[in-house]
Amino acid sequence: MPTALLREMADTFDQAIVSAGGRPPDVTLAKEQHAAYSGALRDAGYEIEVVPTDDAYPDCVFIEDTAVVLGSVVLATRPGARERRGEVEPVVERLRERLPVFSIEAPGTLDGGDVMILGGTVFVGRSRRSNEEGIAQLRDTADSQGMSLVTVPVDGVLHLKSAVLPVDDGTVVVTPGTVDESLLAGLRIVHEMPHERHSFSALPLRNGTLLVTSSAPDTTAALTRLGITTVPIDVSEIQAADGGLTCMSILIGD
Ligand code: CIR
Repeated sequence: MPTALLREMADTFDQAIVSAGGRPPDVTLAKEQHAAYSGALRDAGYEIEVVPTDDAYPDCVFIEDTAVVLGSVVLATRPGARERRGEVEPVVERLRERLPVFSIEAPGTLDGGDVMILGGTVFVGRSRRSNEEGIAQLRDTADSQGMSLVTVPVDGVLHLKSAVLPVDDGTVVVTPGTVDESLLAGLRIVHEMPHERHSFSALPLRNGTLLVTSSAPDTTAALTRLGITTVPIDVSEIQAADGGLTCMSILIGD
């Protein structure tokens, strides 16, 4: 059965890393929103598995950043934020029960939020968190799985998937001005509406629906007009900590 691996939110989530000008999230509301997210994944047909939290890692709910499932293997990351590196092992321990695990080695850094897999192509953001060495190691793993890799320099946002959101294998939503769109050649691009800048996030689910943030209704309406079925969810407190909808799960067997 397809599984969504989630990580319980830390009681210290209000100390999560927040970009300049941001506000700390409200932990109580964030936990409610995380529970709703888990429920939406369950409703879409995923079995939910939860890795216990660790209050020493305020950002650990953002489990996506710690490991990437690539074809039939897992790549354990080495997060660009030093203070997040201890989040990796408890997650990888779970994944090791299912799939062979390879690891990004120093001096490479890679955050799962920079990795977007569409069909047989891996798009990777070169960002403040993911460096050339990490990307080279990701390329080796992608090669081993018969997948191609496209590097996308990311500017002004945290991760690739802060600005380029997968809708389906051929469609993405892009925040204008954040990436060179010629690198996304062949994909149908929908632009995030200017008045909803940095509000849209999405996670394609196995039942064919698209989980979307309720904070970007006009961008969502553009997708609906293309025939995409969307399921809006309020994750304001997750967004306060620079997270989106992909970042709180690792989908396996999808
Ligand atoms: C961080 O700065 O690392 C966290 N506050 C946010 C990480 C979000 N991760 C993701 O979207 N994949």
